[in-house]
Amino acid sequence: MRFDILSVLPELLESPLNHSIMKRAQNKGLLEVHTYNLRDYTTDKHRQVDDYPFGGGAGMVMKCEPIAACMDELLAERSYDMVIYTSPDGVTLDQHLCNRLSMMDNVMILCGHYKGVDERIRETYITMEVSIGDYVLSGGELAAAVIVDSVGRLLPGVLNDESSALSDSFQDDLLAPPVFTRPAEWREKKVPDVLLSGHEKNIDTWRYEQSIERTKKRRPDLYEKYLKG
Ligand code: 6GU
Repeated sequence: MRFDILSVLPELLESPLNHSIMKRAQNKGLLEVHTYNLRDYTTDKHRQVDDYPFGGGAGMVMKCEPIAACMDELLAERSYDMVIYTSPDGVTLDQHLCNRLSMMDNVMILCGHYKGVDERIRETYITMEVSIGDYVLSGGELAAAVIVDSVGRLLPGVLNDESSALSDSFQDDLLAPPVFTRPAEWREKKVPDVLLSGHEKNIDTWRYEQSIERTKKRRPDLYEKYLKG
């Protein structure tokens, strides 16, 4: 899968996408991430990527031309399954959307900044607007990194244990059960006996029950979704 990310601050994308699992995914050739600095697509001598809003008001607006130049270049090279704009106005990213995106080949992401992007860019190029939650970030780069990470780890072969993405929290609308490692007793707190029993079926049942209990208690909204299937 290939992501092309357009940004005014591509530096912000580097660290989260070039370590650990995302790095391995790219080294294995399962994931490609290309970043583009919109300043490189400007034609004026000040390399301006933003301008004052028509009608006045605070904040700057991302200009059409550099974005269009970069997108046109990319669109001439390949077709994209999705052109995402990261914005607090978008649909909230959840595991279902991550699963859907993980089945795509080419996804473009435009990182929002300042007061946002000229509306005509949204109308012309954007096929989906995505938010990562109900709070405001200073820019869309962290949101783009969240999208690439949460989608990239789902690609077949990225995780060592193929089944491990399937047992994640949210994958079946349930939170993950508690986990423990050695020592079996720490500060007089004992690991539940069933986990030391070696009885696989009982362990599975215990984990499933814990998932349900935890979801009911912490996320009644998810629990309702789980019950409805
Ligand atoms: Cl995608 N962008 C910004 N600026 N803030 C956000 C967001 C995105 N998602 C949640 N907050």
